[in-house]
Amino acid sequence: MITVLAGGVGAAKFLIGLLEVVDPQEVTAIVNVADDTTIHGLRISPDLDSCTYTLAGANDTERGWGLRGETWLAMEHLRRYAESNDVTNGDAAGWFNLGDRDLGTHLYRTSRLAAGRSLSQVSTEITKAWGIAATLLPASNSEIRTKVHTTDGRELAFQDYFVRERYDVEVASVTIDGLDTAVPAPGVLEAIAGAEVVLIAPSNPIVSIDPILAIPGIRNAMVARRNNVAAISPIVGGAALKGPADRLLRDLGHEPSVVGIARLYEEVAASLVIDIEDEALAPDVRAAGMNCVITDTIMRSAAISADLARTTLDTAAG
Ligand code: FO1
Repeated sequence: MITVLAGGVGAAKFLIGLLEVVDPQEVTAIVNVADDTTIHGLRISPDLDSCTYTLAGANDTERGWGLRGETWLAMEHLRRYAESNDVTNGDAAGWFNLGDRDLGTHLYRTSRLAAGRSLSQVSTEITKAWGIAATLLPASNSEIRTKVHTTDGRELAFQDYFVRERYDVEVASVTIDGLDTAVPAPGVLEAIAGAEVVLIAPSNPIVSIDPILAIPGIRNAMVARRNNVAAISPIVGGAALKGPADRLLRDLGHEPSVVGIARLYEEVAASLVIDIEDEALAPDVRAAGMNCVITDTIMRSAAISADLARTTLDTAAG
């Protein structure tokens, strides 16, 4: 079995590459749930949905989230009401875009959770409906939520930070609510301990990977099998390919580079895969305590994603 720690946008392309080179039934993705939120009373699990839609081959690669060929009629209708009544705050203002088919996912998940099913059970029902052979596990069924604390004194829920504020804020700290009572979802610790290799996808280390590692038991499970863990840097040439990773690293006092990534992952992963552009920093990555493999990590095509998956698997196998 191959286990992958996956967050949002960065993980999707890598998962496509991985499924090109291994049997999907061999793959278990442990997915961040701290981005989850409730909007219009609907339970939204963005990273689970990004991974689900990607593994189903139905994701919109341009937008980076949601479904390809999506329509937005419900949102247009919602916005007409809001505009007619000058509603510019709250969910009714329509700042969080829910596609018409995507809404079906949120309606189903919300109803099944209300009927007493766990997030794991609902995720299995959803991946089954998509005919997905890989296993998708929420990192936890407990309610954990990332909170972003800005330097001007505000506490933002993650989606308010990422979507409403377009992460255009200076961040003082990031905390995760609910960790004190959180436990790994069923199968998560087994998927980490029992896998031949564990991969850390090129997701945001602060808001996608750390909220997985922070769940009691998970970091220790990774440390215990560190030798066969390989991570892919989400930072290339000091910048994130997409999203706020470099800004967050800088705001939080980490070096926004592959060396900064190595310092964050050294405890849980033996190897870091970095892009050719960062070749000169390989000695510094090694000095931070990680093996360092250099390859093309910019997934412009499925073929590059597949090559990256092969390289990462070989690196983790040791
Ligand atoms: N991202 C946006 O930038 N704008 C949106 O309006 C938006 C809506 C949305 C709805 C459902 C969903 O599953 C994801 C959505 N995302 C949107 C992406 C989401 O904020 C990110 O995928 C993660 O939370 C970050 O990894």
